[in-house]
Amino acid sequence: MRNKTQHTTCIQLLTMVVMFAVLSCTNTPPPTPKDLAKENLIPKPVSLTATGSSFAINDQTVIYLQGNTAELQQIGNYLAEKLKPATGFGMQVQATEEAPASGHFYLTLTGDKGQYGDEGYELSISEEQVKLSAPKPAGLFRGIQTIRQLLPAKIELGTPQEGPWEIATGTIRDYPGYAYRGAMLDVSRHFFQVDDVKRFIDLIATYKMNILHLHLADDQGWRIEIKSWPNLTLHGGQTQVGGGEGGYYTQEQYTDLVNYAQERYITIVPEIDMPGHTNAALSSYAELNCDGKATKLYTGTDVGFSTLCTKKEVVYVFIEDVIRELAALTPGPYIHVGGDESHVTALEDYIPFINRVQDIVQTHGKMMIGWDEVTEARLNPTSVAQYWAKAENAQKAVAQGAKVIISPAKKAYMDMQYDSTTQWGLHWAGYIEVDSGYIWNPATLVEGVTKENILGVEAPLWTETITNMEEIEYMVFPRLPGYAEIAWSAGPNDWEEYKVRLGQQKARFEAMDINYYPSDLVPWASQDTTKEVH
Ligand code: NGO
Repeated sequence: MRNKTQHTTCIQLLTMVVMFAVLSCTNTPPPTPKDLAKENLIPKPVSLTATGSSFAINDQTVIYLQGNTAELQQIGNYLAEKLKPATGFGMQVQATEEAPASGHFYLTLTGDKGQYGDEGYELSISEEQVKLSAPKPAGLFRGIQTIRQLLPAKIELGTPQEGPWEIATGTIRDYPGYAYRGAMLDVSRHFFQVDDVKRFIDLIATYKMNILHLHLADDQGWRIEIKSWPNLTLHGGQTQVGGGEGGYYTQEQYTDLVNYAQERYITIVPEIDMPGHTNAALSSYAELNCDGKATKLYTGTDVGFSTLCTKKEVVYVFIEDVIRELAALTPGPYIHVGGDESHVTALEDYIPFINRVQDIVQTHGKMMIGWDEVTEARLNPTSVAQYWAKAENAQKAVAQGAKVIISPAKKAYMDMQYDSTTQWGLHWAGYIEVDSGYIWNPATLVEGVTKENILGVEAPLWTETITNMEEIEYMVFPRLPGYAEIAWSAGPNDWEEYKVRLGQQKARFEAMDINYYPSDLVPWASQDTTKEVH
């Protein structure tokens, strides 16, 4: 008996020693208490509950995927690529049949859409696991943007940094208020290379935008190769505002951009502006002009002086060819046909022109978007008007049963200067300081145009005065996160609360090497604040 007791005590002691040895070997520090509710997310998620602790990424952390599709794999790889450089960890990506052991990411597709729709996600973080689930792959991708923002800002740096890499625990349920959340880049007034456009795509993806509208043709340059009308780019693409070199995307390069965007769940909306804003085309093909004479290339910044000859049949042959080739390059549902500021096209010519172009776009299986002037024509319910100038045009769209994209120049034009000292940009619609760009609600902006009539929100960047990526970034940041939030969160917004979250993005902007405008109105946080609970 005595022997047995001694034996048991011995075993107990041994177990304790072994446990102690195991614990000191793995040397796992206790999780840091953290408050998810204090994180500074943009866009603000729909709901969030904090549980006060943290999950830590370490060199053993794996990104597990429930399922083995190429698409899931690609999303897992995207997350790994975001985490690898700064952590220096291997971040393996692996398919699994069952829920993984402790210490890992777990990405799952739930199938059932429910409230989450195509882009919603649920992120549930415990000390043991970061579980991201969504009905659709796009939702997982959006959720990954949230994970990025829950990590220290230095996660965005390209070289290994000191940890710890902790994420506060709790649950986030999130989905967008508007289906269309975009930015526009004018590549006609100044041309931007493929790599710049890719960076632009990455930047807008960070804030959960899902549309890149490319303004591909205007008076100053035609930027997309059309094989049946080669002179459009060979001649019409060779200059830009100020007389610089210009350029254009070959169809191959354009497809590369479309794919790059698609991998980030961003749809490219290509725009060929017509019947006005067409000098580059009119200069490339004499027959598109009423007098049969090609115009000179144009490198100034006036608007409203050019028009396709709407009465000539060859013009519709031309448009048919352009739309056919563009539609074939476009997996997304929309083709934008401009339609703005056709000041030298008589209204009686403009209306049948737009009607006919709308039919051509539909024949090629796409939906037409046009600037708000197109509401003069007979819009089909699948067509969309982009409100930029005239509120009554937005109302006309609604009266015709068409949806509206909200891009008011006074609020959402990113080429408007912040104030009178801004080096680049214009101010014809006013100055748009960072607060003014944020303090408005698309659903109450125009009487009679309510949330149900609104497809979404887009912030355009016109580039008459913008010549390179640094200047693009300066005009876009820090306003773009605000537009992204207006479109995603779709609720009443509070500048006093938002400006604090925006100020906390400083370290992130800097880690991403973004050339932003350091507005005095924003309380910029000098460093990543520690979100530990004390
Ligand atoms: C207007 C005009 C563009 C200019 C822009 C400059 C629209 C829809 N048409 O917006 O051609 O580039 O203003 O802010």
